[in-house]
Parts: sequence; C-alpha cells; structure tokens
Amino acid sequence: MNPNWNHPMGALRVDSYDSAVNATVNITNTTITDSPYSAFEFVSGGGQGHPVRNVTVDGATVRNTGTVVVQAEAQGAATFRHVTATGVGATGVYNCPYPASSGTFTLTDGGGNSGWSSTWSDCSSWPQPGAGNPDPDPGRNLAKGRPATATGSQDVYTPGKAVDGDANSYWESTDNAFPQSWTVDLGASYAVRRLVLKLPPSTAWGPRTQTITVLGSTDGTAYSTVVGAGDYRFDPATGNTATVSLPASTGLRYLRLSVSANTGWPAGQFSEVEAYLTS
Ligand SMILES: [Ca+2]
Repeated sequence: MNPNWNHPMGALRVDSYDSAVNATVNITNTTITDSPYSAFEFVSGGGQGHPVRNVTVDGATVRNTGTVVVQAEAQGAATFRHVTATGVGATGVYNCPYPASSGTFTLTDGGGNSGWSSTWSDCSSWPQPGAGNPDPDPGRNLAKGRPATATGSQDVYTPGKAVDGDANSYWESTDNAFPQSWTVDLGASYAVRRLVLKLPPSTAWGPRTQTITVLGSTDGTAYSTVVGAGDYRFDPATGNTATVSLPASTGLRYLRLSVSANTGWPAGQFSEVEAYLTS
C-alpha cells in the first residue's frame, strides 16, 4: 500500500511513469509469495495514461496474494504464459485503466495459466485483501470509468469526459460533422435497460434537442440498432438530463450513441452517459 495515495501496489510493477513502455519486457521464471495486495501491477504512475506494451510474463508461481494476480491500471498489452496462482485473495484480474479515456489493457493468454481467470467486476471500487469478488451493486452505473472512444472530439472535450462521474465535464464531437458517435466498452455483456444522458447542469447551457440513435455490440465490430433515432430534450431547468429506455431483450458490451443533430451546437455533446441494469 502506498501511504501517500492510499493506493494498493503490486509486488512487481511495470510503470510507464514519464513515458510509454514500448521496449520488450520479459519477466521470466519468478515466484511471488504473500504479497499483501497484487502480484503484477501495470500502471502509469504519473497519471498521464502512458501505455505499457510488449510485456511477457513467462513462468510465474504466485502464492497468496491479498487481492489480485494482475492489477492493470494503464492502457497497453501483456502476454502471460505458465502463470499459476493459488490463494488469490480477491480475483484474478483487475483491469481498469486510468484515465478511463486512455485506452484498454489487453491480456493475451499464452497458455499454461491457472488459478486467476476471473476479473474484478466493478471499476468504481478497489479490491480489498481477502474480500473475494463480491457481487457488485445491481444499481451501479456500468459505464462509469470504462474506456470510451469517439469518431471525433473537440479540443479537451475528449470521450472519457462522458464517463468520469462529473456532470460538469463533457465530451463534444468534431463540430459541423454530423453524424458523430461515442462508444463505451462496459467490459462484459450486460442487459442494459436504461441510459441517463447528461449535459452540464449550469444554466449557461441553453436548452437543446439532440437526435440520437442507440446501438449495441457484443464484440466491438458488429453493431445493431437498439433504439432507433429519436429526439431527446436537454433543459437546464429540468436538470439537463435525458433518459432512454432500452428493450428487455438488450444485451450489449459496447454501447454506442450516434448523434445526427443538435439544436444547441453543431456537435454531439454528453457530460455523462450512464448505463443501468434497472429499468
Ligand atoms: Ca463528465
């Protein structure tokens, strides 16, 4: 545990603190025993979201971690071969890159791995030593903190601003270029039943109507329409939010909102996109 930040640490850390890790990194034939928190940590410790790539862990025996075997907090990629774990305190993998807009961390199964196939299910909370992987709150916002992308964005109004939990920060698409779309990876397929779309609550934002189509995908490649194009009114006098109900048959991992018109600005705009299992 890093006492400065109250931040859990791994026994072995690959840290792209100041710049990307692109060189080949091979971690071979290691043993990690009794780590209070995780075994392997991948992080961009300066908070800038630099990637950690080209890492191979080949041959590792992990015994008795307090929390997870792999703690992935940076975008990037690593391959794991012959990594066996016993006595895992929480679950196999924590995979929640920071910042949420920085990208995904891809784990490749090179074969011979055992004992750590499960993934921590709630990026809004840290695994605690010995706590297992409790059932997450069914009322949680599935999109919060998840990796988000878009067809375009304006200046600092990047896609991750729509999943950072702050209704005052927002994504804005490339201006004057409809249609534009915004996509979030929920990390697993869910029966999403309700979306809450937000714009900043300040009265400086005049009322507007955005025309939005909701699409979904289970693989990130093939998308189908979940809710056809509709006009959604955003008005600061009523909270500047809009709610979209999704059909009961919905199952999606990748949620995409395509915006084809906006009466208040020539771009798609969301300050938060929230996805819920509850209708
Ligand atoms: Ca926001």
